[in-house]
Amino acid sequence: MTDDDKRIAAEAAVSEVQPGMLVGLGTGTTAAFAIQALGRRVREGLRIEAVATSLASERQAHDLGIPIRDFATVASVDLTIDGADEIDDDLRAIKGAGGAMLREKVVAAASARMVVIADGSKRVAAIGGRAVPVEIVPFAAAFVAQALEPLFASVTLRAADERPYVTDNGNHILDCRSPRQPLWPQIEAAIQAISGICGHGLFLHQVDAAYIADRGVVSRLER
Ligand code: DER
Repeated sequence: MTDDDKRIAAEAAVSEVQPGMLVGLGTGTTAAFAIQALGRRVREGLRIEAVATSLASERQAHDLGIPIRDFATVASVDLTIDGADEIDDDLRAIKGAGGAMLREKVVAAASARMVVIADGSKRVAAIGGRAVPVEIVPFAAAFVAQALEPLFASVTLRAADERPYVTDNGNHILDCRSPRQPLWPQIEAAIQAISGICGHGLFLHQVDAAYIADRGVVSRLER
């Protein structure tokens, strides 16, 4: 059962949390299990603070009594626990199906340790089966979509209720599929060179470890 695997992967990662830590809270259904587990530990007396990678995760943490800091006032985080859409055995990941990858990447960059939690369906031999989400300023939508075409065969504006999906940052997302070349570092560099892009879901070197649960068995991968 995937939810059971998400939960045990999340609980394995939350066991790394120590008193006094500032913890980065990821976004998505797997991260929600980690926030639940952290909330239980806080209610049992664990003294930590947290920063959230989305308004949804912030609301969940607040409702569970987890002390939240405004990330805008924070320069470094001890441990971030977050999900992924895909992750390979070299700990390269694609994130952003939940639309939070801009804040997730900033919090990951500020973290001494970034741990991915996932059920077995996310583990792949090589990333690229899922879309690479690219966050754009709405002003640049057509320009960026055209600039991405040499990199991906399919570039689609993410929609919600027949309108463009809007991120917590007020931006839009282009979901990019079928890369036209196999070298992710080159693709990442080309994406980052396009004006109007403010984030993307390629996490090629941010992940330090991963807890992946498959049919009740948790594997830990370390960089
Ligand atoms: O949007 C994100 O980056 C999420 O972390 C996503 O990659 C994982 O979401 P899930 O745990 O709901 O599959």
